[in-house]
Amino acid sequence: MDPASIWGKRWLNCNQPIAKKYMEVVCKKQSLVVLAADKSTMDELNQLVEDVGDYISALKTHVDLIEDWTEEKWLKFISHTKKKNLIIFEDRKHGDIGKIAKKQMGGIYNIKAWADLVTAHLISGPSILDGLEESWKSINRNGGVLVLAQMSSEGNLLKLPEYTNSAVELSKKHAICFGYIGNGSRPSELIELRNIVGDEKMIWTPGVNLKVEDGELGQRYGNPTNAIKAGSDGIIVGSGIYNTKNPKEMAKEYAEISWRALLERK
Ligand code: S5P
Repeated sequence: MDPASIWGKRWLNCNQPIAKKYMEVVCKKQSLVVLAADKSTMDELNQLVEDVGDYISALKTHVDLIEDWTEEKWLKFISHTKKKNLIIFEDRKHGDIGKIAKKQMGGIYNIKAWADLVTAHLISGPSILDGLEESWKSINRNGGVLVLAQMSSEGNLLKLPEYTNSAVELSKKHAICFGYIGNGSRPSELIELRNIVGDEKMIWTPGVNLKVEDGELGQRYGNPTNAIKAGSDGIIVGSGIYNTKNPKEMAKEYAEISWRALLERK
């Protein structure tokens, strides 16, 4: 599958290196699924990726959820995910000033060494993007940042148009900006975000589930097809896949739905 014909304007205008790589992986795997692998042990995580790895294009981790984390186990896990051709995305939700965010990419977890993408809030201003960029540059790696422009949770403070406009304006021209987190549970808000962002950046969306209803502790869900047609380029799905009887079959179903929606969007 030729990414230029599948992605159209997005392929032409979006030149961030990891974004280009992601668009190619999506075409190979015919899936826009970003798995939110919110598991608590290394065994559970390994098993989940083993089961669904062929049907997802990116893997979103929360490394600090893992109760039995060791550097050795983690690096082995990461090298296994690379064999499955996955973009690795640590959902760190950085929020500190630039120089601290830079340091936080090191430390025990040393995120800069294995993550291709991280999330960041822009609440502290754009220096955070400089800090994250410097951290990857210091070890000659390429990375990308997904800026939280919207959130899926009830009552969040990332309001349209004020917060969202400012977050996009402050980050859009920054080379390290891979794209934005948009609210997958509300297609009308996503359309507004896509209008603000244009075609140069990715929008990935959590809050996506085939069961459209309110989730646990304020989470809200919307339908995957609607999210993609409203401008999402990656559907972040966690419990909709791993909390089911057959995660492999579910991942396959989300993959097929997401690919069909992308083909229909053109
Ligand atoms: O606004 C947001 C942003 C993110 S990154 N809402 C979210 O739910 N997320 C993440 O997406 C959250 O941290 C979790 O890992 C995932 C959603 O998981 P699910 O089980 O509700 O699909």
